[in-house]
Amino acid sequence: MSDTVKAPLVHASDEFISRAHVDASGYEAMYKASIDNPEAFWAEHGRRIDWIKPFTKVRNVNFDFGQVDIKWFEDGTLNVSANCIDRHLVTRGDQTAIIFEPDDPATPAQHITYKELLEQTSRMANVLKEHGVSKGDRVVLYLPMIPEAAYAMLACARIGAIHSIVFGGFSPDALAQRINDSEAVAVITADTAPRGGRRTALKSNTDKALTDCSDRVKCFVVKHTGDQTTWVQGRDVDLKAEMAEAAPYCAYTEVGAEDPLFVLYTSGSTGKPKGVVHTSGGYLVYAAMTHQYTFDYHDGDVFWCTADVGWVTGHSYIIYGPLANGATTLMFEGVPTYPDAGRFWEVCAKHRVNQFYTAPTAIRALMAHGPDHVEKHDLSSLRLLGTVGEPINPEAWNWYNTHVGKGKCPIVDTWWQTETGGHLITPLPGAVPTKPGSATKPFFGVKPVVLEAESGKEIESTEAEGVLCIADSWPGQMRTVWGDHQRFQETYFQQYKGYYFSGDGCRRDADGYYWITGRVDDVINVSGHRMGTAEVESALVAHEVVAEAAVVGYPHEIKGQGIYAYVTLMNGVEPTEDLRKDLVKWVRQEIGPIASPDLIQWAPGLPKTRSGKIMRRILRKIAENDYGALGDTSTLAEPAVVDDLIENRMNRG
Ligand code: 6R9
Repeated sequence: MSDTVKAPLVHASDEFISRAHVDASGYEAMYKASIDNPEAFWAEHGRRIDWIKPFTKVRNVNFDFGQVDIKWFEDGTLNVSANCIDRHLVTRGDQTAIIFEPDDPATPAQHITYKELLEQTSRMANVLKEHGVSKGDRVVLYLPMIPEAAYAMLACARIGAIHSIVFGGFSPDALAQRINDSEAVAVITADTAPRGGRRTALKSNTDKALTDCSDRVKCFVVKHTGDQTTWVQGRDVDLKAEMAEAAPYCAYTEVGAEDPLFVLYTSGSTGKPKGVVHTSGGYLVYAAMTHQYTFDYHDGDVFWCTADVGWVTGHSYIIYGPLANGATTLMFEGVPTYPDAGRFWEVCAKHRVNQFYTAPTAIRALMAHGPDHVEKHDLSSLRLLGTVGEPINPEAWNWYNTHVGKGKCPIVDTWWQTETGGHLITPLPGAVPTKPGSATKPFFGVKPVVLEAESGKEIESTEAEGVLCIADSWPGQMRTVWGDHQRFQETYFQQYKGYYFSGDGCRRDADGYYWITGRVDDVINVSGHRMGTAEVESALVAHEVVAEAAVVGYPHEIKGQGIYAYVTLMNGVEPTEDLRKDLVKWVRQEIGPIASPDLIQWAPGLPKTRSGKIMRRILRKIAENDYGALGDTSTLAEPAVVDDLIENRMNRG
């Protein structure tokens, strides 16, 4: 066990504990109740949202491979947008629902009240309806972090349409792939997206994507910056102009608890992204409940999650969780380092933020600019800090705790996934003392187990190390892969029978605390973004001069993991610096900037077994500069290729 596992417990202050939703014994009691009698527990907590027709059945779950079926609150009906807006109007119609902080600090922030949120969402819903979008239709959102992104999500939910958000950093090809896989009837985009003073041409990317899609796909355009774009008559709709003409109220559509709310594509260990399907009732209950307990959210708090709505974190903790709880949620269009590395803290001070939730990669990037940027802002409103996306290293944790939290804010390290809808392992602040680098204990209703990787046997002892699985369902769990239930079962339920397989490894220490050790599959985590190595490989081999490619992760100071690509060129092609740059550019075009290889090593050959399987374990070790520990190389077909790769490895340290 490493030293971090023996780390001392960090307790919240008495002041924090005195107003927290649960204390240590409260957590123990509620957790026990949730495991002993999940039916009763979730029947009670399922009522935290408003149902049109209340559910009578709580759970109906089968984790058996071949028959996987997950349903929660299945006979209840509701509307998610009504839960996030309408039901708050009586008590907090004039309260700010969304604070919008634009990319340029000189542009004034907007405060959108719940009343205004209803009006804008309704207007957008009415425009979508007028253009024929109806219940069950898929609508792809490719938008900047602007209030219209929230309106669009809630407008879809209002009419029972299913949104699928594609992060603005994805390429036209990646966008087209998602529009086609989800068979979307429409895309909602904007002219351009300002970020860090630069602009991404979303509309022109969408134009390119739509050349590969059905002619019937409508394109709704938010004129956000006013930048010039091309316009396709009959296909493109000026969304803001039509919203101004539309009726200011739209009645909400009744949907079943198990009707899909959204599809969100995520990387897996194979090349093609999976459309993760979340449904309406269970997801909303779980997003709202985790938002309240994990962040110790209280009425009147200003909550800021810095993620983009293109990721699941933005879905659950910018939009659905906070708005279902009637919170004030902050939406930030910009980046942490623009105009300078103090922007996050300036925004916290300006809007008196109470809970701040970000990724370790952002903390590391800001840490590199020194503490002065933090010290000059008044952070006295902060009560709690959170992290998500990857394990947090002790240096980053200490910096966050000391300089941002001033030693008085509990730090919640929340482990979860696109597939899980909300936090699964996380401290409840005030109730569960933290240990820097540990996601600590399970949330209510979550039964983590540690299995031996090879045998799949559950390790019963408290101290354990292996693969992390979950033994039973929770309401926020994904229900299927869009259009491919078989793939859903194969990915998550085949390898370890009877369990949900997370794809992560973990350790459990003597106190029962969980420490996530990273992915055990071919997924890497770059700046908190999931990237299937197979996706990058297929982009590389799609280039005409590339014969073969293998991609692995390697430790990167800021990003957590960087992308290391081994590339074999076609016979006779000369490896040059220009070609290296071309290949990086090519991958950016194929997938998007987040997939840019950090290092490309020319590989005259790749280490393969005699049956032709690439030995990634060896490539990982070389990329990590750990070439003394290559392990068993006896099955290599041509051992000499390894010597060449070691000789020419890129990150000589
Ligand atoms: C929410 C989100 C999921 C993967 C997950 C794991 C890693 C997320 C973490 C963490 C250690 C944490 N991960 N949170 N690892 N500690 N607190 O990030 O979803 O994009 O689907 O990524 O991210 O490897 O399996 P997603």
